[in-house]
Amino acid sequence: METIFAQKHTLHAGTAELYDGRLVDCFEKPERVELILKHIRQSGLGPVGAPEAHGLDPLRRVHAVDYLEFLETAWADWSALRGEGDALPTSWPVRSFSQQRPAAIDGRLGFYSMDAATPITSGTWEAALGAVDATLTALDQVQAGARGAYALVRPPGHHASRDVYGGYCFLNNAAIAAQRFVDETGGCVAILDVDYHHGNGTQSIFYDRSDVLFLSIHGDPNQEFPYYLGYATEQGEGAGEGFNRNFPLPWGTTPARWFEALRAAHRHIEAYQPDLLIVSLGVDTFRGDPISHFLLDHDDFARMGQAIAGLALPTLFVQEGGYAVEEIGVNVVQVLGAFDAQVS
Ligand code: SS9
Ligand code: ZN
Repeated sequence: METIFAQKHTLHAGTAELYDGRLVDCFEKPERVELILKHIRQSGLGPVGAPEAHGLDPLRRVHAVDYLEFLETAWADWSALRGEGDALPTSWPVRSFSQQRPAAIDGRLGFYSMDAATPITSGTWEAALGAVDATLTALDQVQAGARGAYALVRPPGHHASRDVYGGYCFLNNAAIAAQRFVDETGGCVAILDVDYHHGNGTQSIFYDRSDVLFLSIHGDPNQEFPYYLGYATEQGEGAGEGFNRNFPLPWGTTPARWFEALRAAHRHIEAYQPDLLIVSLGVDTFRGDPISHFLLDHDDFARMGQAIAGLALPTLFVQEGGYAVEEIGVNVVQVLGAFDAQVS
């Protein structure tokens, strides 16, 4: 299948994140996608194409206007006061606080964010726009009849909700693609999120809707980031009741247990009969991932690709997490190569 890759991702390169009580090098770094790209080229998965500009309208269908304006201007406001260091929030409007947006940039950083692991830098906005354009260009290919397409993007998107960034995510690439598909075709979409972390942003964006089914297999939020969403009891609300499915799993989850959850998700997708499948493809379920605690091995990623192909749906893969930098290329190509082998 074709990969769409936005070279502009290099504009987003944070220096440090707050992790386990220390400032450490960002796990979400440019080498991630450069190494995936290198492995795609070596393995002959298919051509690599560039994104086409899709403008801001598709973003506005998913994200709040004030949030987009904040993201676009945050770096200028921050750097005017603080100089060159990355913009990181240190306080948040939690319970008992007013939910009004303060004027100060530090206050707005906390207002629009969920963690201190997601720096905003001079090129964050441009890079995030590039990721959306790449995702929508890959979507165009699927809409034009390709059985599958892959958006090789960073920053990732699945933790970003309508107006909150965090978990290394700013614009929800997969959600923007799903919304675009619904708007253009009137069809419905299943989003299967196989990243190690719960896709809280995607869930919340579509939580009250039946035209997008969201399913996520992830570390149990009782134990794992993002902690405050991703429980099995969250099944949607209003018109969306029954159209959200979470499969939280404990640290140490084995491939056998993980694939049980995938089979359960598979049954829900089959019953739903979507017109398009979007896979939020995080490969941080790998047993060697430095921040995660599942035990999937290289060959399990091929099984994953095969199982996804078995759904027999037009499929858009969107890159999310995966932090074992030397090995994510191998794992991604295992998924995509096995998908291709199965459908051709
Ligand atoms: C848990 C730290 C989690 C954020 C992880 C975001 C992953 C995005 N101790 N930090 S796929
Ligand atoms: Zn993740």
